[in-house]
Amino acid sequence: MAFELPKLAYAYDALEPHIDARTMEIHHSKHHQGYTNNLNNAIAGTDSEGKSIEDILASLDMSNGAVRNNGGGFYNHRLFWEVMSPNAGGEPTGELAAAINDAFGSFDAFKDAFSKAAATQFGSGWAWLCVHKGGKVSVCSTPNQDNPLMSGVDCDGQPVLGLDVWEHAYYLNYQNRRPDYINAFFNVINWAKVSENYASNK
Ligand code: MN3
Repeated sequence: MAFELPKLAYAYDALEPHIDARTMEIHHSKHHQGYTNNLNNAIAGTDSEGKSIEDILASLDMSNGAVRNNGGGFYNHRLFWEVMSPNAGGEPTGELAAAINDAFGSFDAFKDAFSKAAATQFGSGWAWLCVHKGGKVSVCSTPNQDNPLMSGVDCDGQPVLGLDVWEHAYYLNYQNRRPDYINAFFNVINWAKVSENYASNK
C-alpha cells in the first residue's frame, strides 16, 4: 500500500498569525504531496514497498538520494504537522518537562538551544528534539530532508519534535527573518503530542 499525504488535524489558517494560511496550504498540498508521490515512485517494485517509513529510513542506503530525500521529506513533514496545533504553545509538563530540565537546566535554556540549532542550520534543514533509550533528551539539526532515524547523520535518537527551516516553510510571511519564524513556532507547539511522542519512545 502506497504512502498517502496525511490529513491535517486543523485548517490551513488555524495557525495564524504565527504561520500563515498560504504557506501552510502550499507546504502541505504541494511540498509534502510531492515528497509523498516521489517516495512512492522511488520504492515501487523494491524491497521497501510495504515497509513502514521508520523501517525504510533506519535501514536506508544513504547513497539512494531519491529515498533519502523523499522518504525523509515524507516522515519529517508528517511529524511537523502533528507537533503543531492552534491554541498551543506554552511549556511541556510532567516527565517531558523533567527530562528537558535535566538536559538543559530550564525550559528557557532548552528554547535557546533549539532555536540556535534551527537558526544556525546552514541552508535548508531541520531542528530536532530527540529522546534516547532511558529518557534523556537532546537537540540537534540536520541538512536537507535528513533526520535522526538515518544512520551516519550527525544527530541521533528518536525525534519527538521537529522544525522545518527550509525557506518554503516561512519565506512568504517572514522573508529572510528565520529567527522570527523560529520564535513564532513556539506559540504553536503541541506539547501534549510531543509528550506523547516522548512517552512512547523513551
Ligand atoms: Mn518543508
